[in-house]
Amino acid sequence: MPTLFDPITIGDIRCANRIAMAPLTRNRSPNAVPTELSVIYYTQRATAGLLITEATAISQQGQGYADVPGLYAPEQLAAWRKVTDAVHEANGRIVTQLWHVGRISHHSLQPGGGKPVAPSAIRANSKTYLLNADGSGAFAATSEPRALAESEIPGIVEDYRRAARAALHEAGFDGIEIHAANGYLVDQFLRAGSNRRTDRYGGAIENRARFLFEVVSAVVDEVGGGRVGIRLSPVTPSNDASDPEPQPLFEHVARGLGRDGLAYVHVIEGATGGDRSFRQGEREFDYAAFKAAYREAGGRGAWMVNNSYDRELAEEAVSSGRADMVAFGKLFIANPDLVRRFREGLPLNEPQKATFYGGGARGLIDYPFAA
Ligand code: 8OZ
Repeated sequence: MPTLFDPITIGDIRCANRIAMAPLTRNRSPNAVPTELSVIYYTQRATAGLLITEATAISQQGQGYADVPGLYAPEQLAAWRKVTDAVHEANGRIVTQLWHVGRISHHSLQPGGGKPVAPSAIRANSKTYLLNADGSGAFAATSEPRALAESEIPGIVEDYRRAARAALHEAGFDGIEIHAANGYLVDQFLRAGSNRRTDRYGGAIENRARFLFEVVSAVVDEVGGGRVGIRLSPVTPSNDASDPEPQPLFEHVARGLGRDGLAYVHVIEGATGGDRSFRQGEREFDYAAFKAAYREAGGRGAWMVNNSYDRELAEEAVSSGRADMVAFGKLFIANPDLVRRFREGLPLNEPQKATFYGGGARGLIDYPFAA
């Protein structure tokens, strides 16, 4: 049976081990441009089998927070190129997470100060993160969104396609991960709580999943499925996401993805960053059935799991065949050499919450490596 430390090829990407760095928002990219600190931060962690960047906006409309990076302007792409060159120099593999926040935004971040866009005009009971005039960060309620006209949807799908192309061909990434989790735009279409549309994109499960499949098709068509992953969170309540019946919804999604030839499917189990046994609706979510639906439809991508894993649980997941890879978030913030610490059973640094979002080098690049 494989161990966490065995190499794995996911689609077209050869990974040195089965330990991934989860995407982690750090709010340290002024004007949406990564900095030299980002180069150091990711390069320090390049021994991960796969680095997944922090969520990165595909357009200004897709922006929802202060100082998160983008993939839609030349200076952003040039800055990411420095990150990917340095990671590759260190023998790492890195994909970027394509992000449109939908309604989880604030009008001050939107083009022309307009309303954020969403499947339906329902405000999320959630917060975003803005900058004060003095440069300090502050949480603020999300703004009232407007419902997208059906005619606007192809343009957003095109933004994903363009971002994927730029990510590979200009920024030098090994692949992309579609952010379809945590209550952002793709997830807003999926879940009944945020999607009350009566057109082809709302109502029945097949309709609510249409936007996701259009995004996947566009991106796969552009860069090839072997360089595409997707992140899903079937039951998370993050950002006011809700659906009374996640099981049939996500099995439908899994079956569709099984036909798309993806490199990997990345699943957040439970409530993001917290309770692994969290449920929506009455029944416990059956992750094995969800995965089986993907495999039965022909899906061969790596099955990546995430959420509050420690070394023991991760080893169990991989050695039992329940998962092919495990992504770690907070532990990778605090331990640049997490792979070595796991392999050698070394003690771990404690993540410091106060420096997760915003700020500079402290809490980003100064966690010590093991001696
Ligand atoms: C924490 C803070 C802001 C954004 C996600 C991109 O939950 C995020 C995020 C997390 O997927």
